[in-house]
Amino acid sequence: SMRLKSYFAESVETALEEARRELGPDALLVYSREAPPEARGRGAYEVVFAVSPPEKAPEGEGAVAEPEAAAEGGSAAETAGPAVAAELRQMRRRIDRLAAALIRSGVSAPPPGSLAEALEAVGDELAAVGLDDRLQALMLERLRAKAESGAPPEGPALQAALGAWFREELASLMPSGVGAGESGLRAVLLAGPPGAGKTTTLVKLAARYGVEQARRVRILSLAGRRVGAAHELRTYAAILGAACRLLETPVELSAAVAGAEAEDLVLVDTPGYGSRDAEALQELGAVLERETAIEVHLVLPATRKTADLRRLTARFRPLRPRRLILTHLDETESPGSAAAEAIRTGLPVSFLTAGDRIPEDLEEASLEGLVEMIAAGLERRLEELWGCGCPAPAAAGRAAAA
Ligand SMILES: Nc1nc2c(ncn2[C@@H]2O[C@H](COP(=O)(O)OP(=O)(O)OP(=O)(O)O)[C@@H](O)[C@H]2O)c(=O)[nH]1
Ligand SMILES: [Mg+2]
Repeated sequence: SMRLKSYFAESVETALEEARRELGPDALLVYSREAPPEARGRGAYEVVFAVSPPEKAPEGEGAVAEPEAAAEGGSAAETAGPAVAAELRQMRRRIDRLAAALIRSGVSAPPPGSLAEALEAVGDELAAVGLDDRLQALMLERLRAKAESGAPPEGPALQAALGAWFREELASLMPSGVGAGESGLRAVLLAGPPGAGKTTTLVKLAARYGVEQARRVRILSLAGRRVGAAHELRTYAAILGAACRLLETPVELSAAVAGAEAEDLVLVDTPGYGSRDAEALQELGAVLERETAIEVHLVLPATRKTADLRRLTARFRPLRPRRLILTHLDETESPGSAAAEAIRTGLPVSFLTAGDRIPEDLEEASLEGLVEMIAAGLERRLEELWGCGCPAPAAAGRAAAA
């Protein structure tokens, strides 16, 4: 579990430097603020960091303890021997944890509606969509830096400013190459877990990029082993006027792709690979390693939880996917985790689907759209913080007092 640690100094920068020196780069800035009156003696500013406790506490553990306390500990240890000294060290550690727990329980939470509270909301949201600690820390530091160079102090104006900055930073983290790609689609293999929407998306792609662009479409399917799957795909292919071939094994891919003309659109359907199909994935991966013309798009249902999405991208690593397709977007109110998967994996999102209509419910992904999928969640959190267009809590308090 994480614990919190405060640093006081005459400037935020000095406090940050000291904290970084002592805690290292893994520590997360939780918030910074002007020191409360009772702590002014220790410095004008306070920064609070979250750190994962080390396996074994290093010697510097008590470094932020009050100097008096340290001196007392020293003298007591001198008079009473090493056993007491060890006990004192352990007590100091416990006090640190207690203090952290108090801070967390809201005893010294940042004032409502403040920048510090808003940054906490940003941190919560980034954690919720599954961005790792390092990216969270990076985002928070960038937002704090922007805020400190002239942010509106609180309320809806701050909400708007933070929202805009958050979107800017997210956009800069998204891998480039979003959408169908400059060179257009040529040979695309759709892979993903069972029921993700691979076949439906393939048929949508065939209609949109084949029929509409008057290109010849060749559908290849490795998914024939599932009962009924071949029949379903053949029916669609017949309606679209596309050639459709069922392949028994991945090795047949090479010859089938080589047989296509340069301007053809080749679409490869695959069975839903589950957690027990590691071997089949390795086999297909080995073929794809040679067939570099085939671009693998990993189909991820946006309805899955962050942890499950991570497991899925790990499962399909043997196929070395180059793009992500996010499906079932019509079935979730929180698509942020799926969009953040692009940042986590470094793979650009090519397409989005939000329904089963062919081809209407297929959309080329855009940078703005993906950013919005993550930013909407933060917007909701800030709404909760500051209310919908109502005056900021601090302003309301002043009005009531007047
Ligand atoms: N609501 C919604 N349904 C979808 C979407 N995409 C696909 N579906 C539906 O989800 C179900 C599974 O879609 P398929 O295309 O068969 O999925 P698959 O990945 O090929 O499944 P397997 O081949 O069995 O692994 C079907 O009922 C589709 O109509 C989507 O974006 N939104
Ligand atoms: Mg299928």
